[in-house]
Amino acid sequence: MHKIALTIAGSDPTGGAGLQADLRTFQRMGVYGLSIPSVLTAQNTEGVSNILELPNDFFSDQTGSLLKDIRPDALKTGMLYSPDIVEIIAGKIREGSLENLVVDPILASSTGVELVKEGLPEAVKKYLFPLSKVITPNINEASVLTGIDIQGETGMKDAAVKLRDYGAETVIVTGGHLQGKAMDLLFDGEEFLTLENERLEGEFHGTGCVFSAAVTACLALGYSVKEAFVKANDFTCNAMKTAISAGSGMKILNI
Ligand code: PXL
Repeated sequence: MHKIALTIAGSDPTGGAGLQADLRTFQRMGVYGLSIPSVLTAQNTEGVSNILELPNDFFSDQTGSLLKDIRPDALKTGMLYSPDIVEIIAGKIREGSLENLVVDPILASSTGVELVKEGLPEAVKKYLFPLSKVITPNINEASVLTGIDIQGETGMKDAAVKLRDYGAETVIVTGGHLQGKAMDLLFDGEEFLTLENERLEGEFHGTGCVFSAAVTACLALGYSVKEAFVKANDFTCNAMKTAISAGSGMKILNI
């Protein structure tokens, strides 16, 4: 029996991030992928130039229609952009009592372009974190969501504790953007687990998307969150080591 994972994320025509990267990650991890676009982006490897929202009722139909028919073993959310969509997703997850939700609270692109409308961070905190198994903010996102200025491991730990208080079962703060060593930190309410990786040269596009998609695939396959953390870290690092320079900007992970 195939395991099934769903991504609800923005479309990235480069395939380096967003929905397309999630689907490729699911496939590589042996999980059948479902996908619902939240928004469309116009972008290339140099950055995002435009964002198009779908009408709320159409977004709701896409989600309702799919979930009426197929029950995913795990699901993730990526770029959601609008607080309206956040509420719709939360409603559908509650309606279907869906489990194994991974929330990647995307706030900005790798190039720093804001990928949120007003009220998005608050909505994600209020409606999605309490339904989630894992949330995977990077350092910048964890800083914005908690108001903690994260400079290193202590800040990451403080932010993880605070983020868990918002209702997430497990928090993984990805530290690829830290100065010095690249360290990811997991907090499940009982203990901290850290994974350190060598810093790789270059600018990469979509690392957070690939990591959270790999965590989602692992949960669909029945791994524990800690096992998923280690496997997803490994998968992402390997894909970074052989990254592809498809365009003139950031490198795309080799999934
Ligand atoms: O890497 C964050 C991200 C997620 N999802 C979409 C994106 C980006 C960054 O550009 O475009 C659709």
